[in-house]
Amino acid sequence: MTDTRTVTNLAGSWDFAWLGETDVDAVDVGAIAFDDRAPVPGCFDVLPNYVGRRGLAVYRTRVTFDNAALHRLRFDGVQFWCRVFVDGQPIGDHAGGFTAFDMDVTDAAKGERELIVLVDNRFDARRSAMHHAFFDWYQHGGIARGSWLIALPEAHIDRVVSQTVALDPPTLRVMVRGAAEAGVLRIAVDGVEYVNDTVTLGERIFDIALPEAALWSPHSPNLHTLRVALGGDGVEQRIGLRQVRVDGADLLINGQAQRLRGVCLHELHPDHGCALPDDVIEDDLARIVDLGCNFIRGTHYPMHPRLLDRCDELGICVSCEAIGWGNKVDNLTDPTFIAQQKAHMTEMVSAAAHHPSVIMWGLLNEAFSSDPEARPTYETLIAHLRDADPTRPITFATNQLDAGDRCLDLCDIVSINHYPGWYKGDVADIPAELDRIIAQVAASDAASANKPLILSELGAGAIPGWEDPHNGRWTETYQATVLEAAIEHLFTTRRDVTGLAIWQYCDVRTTEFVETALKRPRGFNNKGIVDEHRRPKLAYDSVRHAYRKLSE
Ligand code: ADA
Repeated sequence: MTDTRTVTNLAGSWDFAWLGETDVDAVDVGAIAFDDRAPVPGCFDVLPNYVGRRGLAVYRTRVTFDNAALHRLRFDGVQFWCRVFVDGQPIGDHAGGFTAFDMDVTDAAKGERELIVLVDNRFDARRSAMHHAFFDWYQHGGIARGSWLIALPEAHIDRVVSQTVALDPPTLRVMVRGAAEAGVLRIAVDGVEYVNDTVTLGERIFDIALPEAALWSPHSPNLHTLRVALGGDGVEQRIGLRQVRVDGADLLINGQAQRLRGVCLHELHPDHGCALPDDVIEDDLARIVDLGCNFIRGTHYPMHPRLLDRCDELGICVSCEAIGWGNKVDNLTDPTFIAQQKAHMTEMVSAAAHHPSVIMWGLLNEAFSSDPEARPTYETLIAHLRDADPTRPITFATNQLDAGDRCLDLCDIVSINHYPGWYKGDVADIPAELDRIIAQVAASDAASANKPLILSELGAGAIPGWEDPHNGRWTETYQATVLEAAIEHLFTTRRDVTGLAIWQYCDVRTTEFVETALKRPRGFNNKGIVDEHRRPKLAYDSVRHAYRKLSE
């Protein structure tokens, strides 16, 4: 998003101090000795002095406040808890990584001011109830995404939401929330003005018919520019006109049934942690396109805004997922966890809703959806997500079918994580095992038998470079064979599944939590079809061949 407001990019080299085990509430920000520097955006725990450390880190920079009525700080993602200070005064706390949040500085002081951010990457059920040590990926700490200072006039726009509400003619619904008693509101699409009114605000909704506008689809990813101006404030969003709907077992984009050929993607790299530079994002997407994919399942948290921008342009569909991994009932029923998830989902939707590539929302990967006590939380969080965005289908990836999933009726798309040929049986068993697990959906809840179904994870581990005459588990050959057999069965033999997201695009460092780490040779989840430095394994060619053939 670009605006006509004064927006200062705060990226750069910030002062840095390591406070380690210090209790956040005991910190005297005036007494910190900043003896190092750290890049923003970046993860501090990949820097040589702090690699692999958990604790409290402090970042400091100086920013210039001008004569604007209001200054707003925006962070696109801080891992995974932070407290922000301006000139020594606390202005807010934020829990949970991977989503954008704003903090307003309401005092009137101008000139150069000191901005300090305490960043905590410790596992702490009270502060960071969504992040747990047992998750199967390394959870880095830092101001990992963009940070900005936005100068706003008295009358300004707080929020713009756009949705496609009809296709014939293409009709855009624009919701504007403004902070002003009254003002002149103007709305333009591709430079043509459709609204120019003196309005009273709060929240206003406009339906704009755009008969000439080209629709967005994976084959024709047409994009448009929406501009909303209120008095002297203006916001620009790039949008796509398209509708996503579920009709029985079909997932439709603009009425066309989709078959999703995908990979699960972690935003992780040994050199950058979760703060991927643009060139790594670009490189990953180039490979994903080369593989013949039209789908990314963002695992297991909302993806970087830059990645979503590029998916909009490339016509790659994305499942945008809230943070979650194997959450058990004690966590699922914890009021702090529920409150943090709700806030996180609101932020996820507000940051990603204008991306046409985001075609579904996901939540609670492999949580204990078979436990009756978990159901109320699924109901609450799915209702919250639906309320935040009624236009996209909702899914959660389950591995609880054999245990009797009790929540499938709540979702619009059934997503199954299953590993035939890896955790269960051998390559020869894959077709029958896939048939069996898919049949479980109907057995667990008849209504779900007629919903779109995605194999949201399936894969096999391969240690990069490992070959062996037995061609057994952990060899690159075995991994390639598993993926070939699964793709063949799902897309050629059965043809009734909506999609597959191979687990996973690249190898990723796993957690330091011993129980998980012991199951992960090298300390990595090795199921990538490229390794952690993106060097292709044998499976890359197998998947490329199979996916490309399907896309013809
Ligand atoms: C789960 C989980 C993934 C990964 C995978 C595996 O399905 O959702 O994050 O841990 O298992 O490799 O076993």
